Amino acid sequence: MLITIVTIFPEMFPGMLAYSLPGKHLGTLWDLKVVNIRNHSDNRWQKVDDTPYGGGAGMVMKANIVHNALTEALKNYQNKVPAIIHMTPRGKLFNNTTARSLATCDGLVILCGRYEGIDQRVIDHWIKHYGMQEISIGDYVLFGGEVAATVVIESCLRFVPGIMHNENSPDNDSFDIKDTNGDRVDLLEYPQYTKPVSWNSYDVPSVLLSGNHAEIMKWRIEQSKQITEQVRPDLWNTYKMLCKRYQA
Ligand code: 6GU
Repeated sequence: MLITIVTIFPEMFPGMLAYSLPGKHLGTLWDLKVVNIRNHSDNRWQKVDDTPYGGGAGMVMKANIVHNALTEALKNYQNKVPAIIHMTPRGKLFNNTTARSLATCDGLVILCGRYEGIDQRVIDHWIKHYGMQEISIGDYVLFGGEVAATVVIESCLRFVPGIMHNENSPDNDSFDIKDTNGDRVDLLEYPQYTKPVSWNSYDVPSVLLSGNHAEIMKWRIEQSKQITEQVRPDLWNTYKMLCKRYQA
């Protein structure tokens, strides 16, 4: 999986992605390239932005410069077709399902905006001609797309074969719990414990010491349900609705 970041801050990469399992497999199971948008500037001050038509605060990244940077990024893929993503708070909300699906792509090109945004015409063009998708990582605003791109990459890499120690590891994480019937459901993860059995007068739940795997699985799913009901009523309602639908 080749990932190309298009940014005015190439020094931000690989950054955190050089650590842990992503870092261990960087250069083998996946690779990262960076296109510096500034190298496509059309002036000798390496400026990439200008004032917005219609007035208002901030600066807007220029269409031709972003277009040329994206075109350079595509050259990394030859006959393959990468998914092209624009990181923006105006995008579709990112989740684990999107991560799993992006992990199956021939590669990713991720455009990171800064400032007040990017000239809408280059966005429209790349959506229309290259199927570019706009993705947000949540309902808050960051200074730019670079941290959000790092989030998207980390979560995708968990679904790239070979990157996790244990191929089953992406199962039974939050948003990916196996229900009693084996279906994957959007519940939060159950709590985990390790040695010692007693710490600071807190004990490990006895069922986990029982060796009874069926009982342990039942307990964990029950915990997942309780935690989800308490902290994520949105996920809980969807889960209950899907359960009812299957029973009907
Ligand atoms: Cl993808 N970019 C920026 N700048 N802010 C965000 C975001 C992305 N997702 C949530 N907030």
